[in-house]
Amino acid sequence: EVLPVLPAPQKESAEQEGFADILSQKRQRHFRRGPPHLQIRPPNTVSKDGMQDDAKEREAALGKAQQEENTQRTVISWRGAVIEPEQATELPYKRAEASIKPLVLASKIWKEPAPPNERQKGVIEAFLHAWKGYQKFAWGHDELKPVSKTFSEWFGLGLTLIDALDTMWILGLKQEFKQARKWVSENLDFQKNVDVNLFESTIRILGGLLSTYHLSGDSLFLTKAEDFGKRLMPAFTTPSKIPYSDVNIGTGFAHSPQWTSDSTVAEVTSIQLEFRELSRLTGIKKFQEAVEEVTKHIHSLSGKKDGLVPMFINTNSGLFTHPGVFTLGARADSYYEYLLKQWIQGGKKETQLLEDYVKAIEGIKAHLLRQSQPRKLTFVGELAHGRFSAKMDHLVCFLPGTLALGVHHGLPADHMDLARALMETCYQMNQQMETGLSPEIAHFNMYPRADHKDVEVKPADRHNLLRPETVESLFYLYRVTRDRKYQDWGWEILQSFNKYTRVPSGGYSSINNVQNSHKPEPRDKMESFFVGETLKYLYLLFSDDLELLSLDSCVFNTEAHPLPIWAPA
Ligand code: DMJ
Repeated sequence: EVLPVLPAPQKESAEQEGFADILSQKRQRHFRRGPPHLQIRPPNTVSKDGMQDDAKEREAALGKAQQEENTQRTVISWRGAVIEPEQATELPYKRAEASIKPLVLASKIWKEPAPPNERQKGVIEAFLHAWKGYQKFAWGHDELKPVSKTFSEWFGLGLTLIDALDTMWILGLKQEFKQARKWVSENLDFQKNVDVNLFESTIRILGGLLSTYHLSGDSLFLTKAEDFGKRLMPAFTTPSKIPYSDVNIGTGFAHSPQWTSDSTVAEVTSIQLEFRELSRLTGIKKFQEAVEEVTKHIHSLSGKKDGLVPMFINTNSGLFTHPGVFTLGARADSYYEYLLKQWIQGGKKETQLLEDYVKAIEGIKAHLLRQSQPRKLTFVGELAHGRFSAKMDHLVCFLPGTLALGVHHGLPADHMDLARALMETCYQMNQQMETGLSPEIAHFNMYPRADHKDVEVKPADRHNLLRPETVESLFYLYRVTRDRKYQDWGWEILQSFNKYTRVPSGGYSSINNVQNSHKPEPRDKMESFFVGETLKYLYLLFSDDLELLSLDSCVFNTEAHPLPIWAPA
């Protein structure tokens, strides 16, 4: 099988082409090529019915055993009723047996990096300390509880281990990677009667497996990804095709949370990079079709405000619920991120995504941006039924990075001005705290009063969960500007993590109070994203090698798992 080398997409800077030109040219191409969900094709031949020839071959090669299994599924019993499979929530899949032969081989997003510099060695040291705790007290479990030296389970799928696989690869931790791979090979079994959150498990598990496949070229990870992806598919069997929030990967029973039939907008719109890539790799169209149905639906849905989306959507009606509340924080954040990143992933052909993204940025500027006092920090607040609130989640700190990424890919220069301003604000959200670590939520002071600081924190919001967003954005800002102050800011934050969240026996812990350096109060939990994202972005931030996971060859999912940018058609 030929390894399709994914060439770096042509640079389309605003200077070269003019931003308006980018849009109009793309629009024409888009118009000629039919609806968006049919436009994205892997770089293989496509037959009449849209299924790739290679995929057909592969499916044929999967052989008789698979066919027999399918036949047995034509009539199934689901909760006492005999129903046709199309009407049913799909049955659980058999555990993945042999490694599958991928349709598209692992991409060349990885090249051997230069030896780590001093700061990168600092990150490796931090990772190994985190890993020591996980190995000793939580091996194969979801999350380390470093203070009580035990673990907690969320899905019971070794979440931290999977989230950290590609970080180990990138940091060059061969032994640790090898040991973790062995666990995946021998112990990771998705045939489990357990509910998983579709979004969280997609970005962490599916994303982690796919990126590790691309980095390592080891088909074990793709086999596992395909198995897991199939088990998530019942989530899409809703009247509106807007997926349920939860799905049981063992029984195939998908459902909303007990108290509502709503799903969260960010959750249903931030699984696309992963499912699209899974389709590209396996040739199985349904993954991509399911998530693009959601994108299409939300694109044409009313209830937005200048490109800004509400936080909830109903799985029965397909309509936004609780309208009139707009935030870039929890429940909406990665909707915006994935508009841009899907456009990049698909080789900048899906103009609708770009248009929605650009419109949303204008919506942010029009409705959510303000400046604080006394330092005039630019921040992104929230709007609830016409009332502005000067509240900004730390989660919003993904935005400067996303804006910078857009500029790298040719979007207007004023996006970069906003990225720089917001980056300064996110840094201040860390720097103005006694511990040098950001609270979960900040409130900005908008009135000139001598006794007030720019950033204020309510008692309930003083915790820090070891989240990545500030350092994620620092990584992008440094890549795009090469301004070393961003590296220095990241280094300060790493020192603060070491000083206030490190647990001597191994691991790092989220803390309760970023404003008390004497008593930060460990919460006794190391979230999987600390090793999946925070430390990875710090390591990449400190690298001066632009080719190390180049922004022109890969796009990071919202859990920091790099996936290839598809070849231009
Ligand atoms: C991660 O799971 C992802 O970054 C997600 O997009 C937001 N929440 C956490 C990190 O804060």
